[in-house]
Amino acid sequence: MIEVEKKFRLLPGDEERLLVGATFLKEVTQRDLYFDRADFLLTTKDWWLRDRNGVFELKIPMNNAAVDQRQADQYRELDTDEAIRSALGLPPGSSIRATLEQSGFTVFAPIVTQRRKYQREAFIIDLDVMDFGYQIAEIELLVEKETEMKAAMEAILLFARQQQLTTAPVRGKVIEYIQRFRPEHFSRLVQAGVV
Ligand code: V4E
Repeated sequence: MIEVEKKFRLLPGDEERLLVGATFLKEVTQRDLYFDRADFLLTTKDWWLRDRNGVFELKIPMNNAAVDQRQADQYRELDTDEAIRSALGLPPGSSIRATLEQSGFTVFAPIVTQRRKYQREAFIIDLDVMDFGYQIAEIELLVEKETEMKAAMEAILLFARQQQLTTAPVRGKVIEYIQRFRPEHFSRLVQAGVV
C-alpha cells in the first residue's frame, strides 16, 4: 500500500469540525531523534534519517511524476537496518547506532510527539502535538497503485476544503524545529533548495 498524505495547520475550531463523526483509533508517543553529519550530507538531499522509539527509519524522496511531490509529501521509507546501511553506504557493524556514530552522524533534532489517530470515512487523520510548542494535522489515504495517487491527493484536498481547513503549504515538525533552533542548518537547506 502507498500512503498519500498532506499536512495542515489547524486554526481554532478546525479540530472540532475535522473530528465530527470520526472514530478514535489510538494515541501514541513518538520519540524521534533525527540524524545527519556536520556537512548536512543527508538533509541537503532531502533524506531524513531518524530513530523512532528505538527503530531506525530513512525517508528518501520518491521523485514521483504521478503527483506533485511538495503537495503530496511523498517519500519512500526504508525501515530495516540492512536497507538503511546499504542506502547510506555504511560498513557492516555491531549496531547501526554505533556505525552511525563512527561515521560522524549526530542528532540534530530530538522531537517528542503526542499523536492521536482517528478515522473518518476512508481518511486517516493524525493530530500531532510536539514538545517544542508546534501542532499540525495530517490527512492520509492508502492506495494500492501509483496511478491512484493523484486522485487520492485530490480527494484529500476536497475533504479538507469541505471541513474548511486552509490548504496553504505547512512546515513539517522537523523543518519547523530546524528553523527555530538550528539557523545555520536551515539556511543550508534553503541554499540546497530542500525548503
Ligand atoms: C519528509 C521530511 C521530514 C521527515 C519527517 O517527516 P514527517 O512526515 O514530517 O514526519 P512524521 O512524524 O509525520 O512522519 P510519519 O509518522 O508520517 O512517518 S523532515 C522534512 N521532510 C520533507 C519536507 C521538506 N523537504 N520541506 C518542507 C517545507 N517540509 C517537509
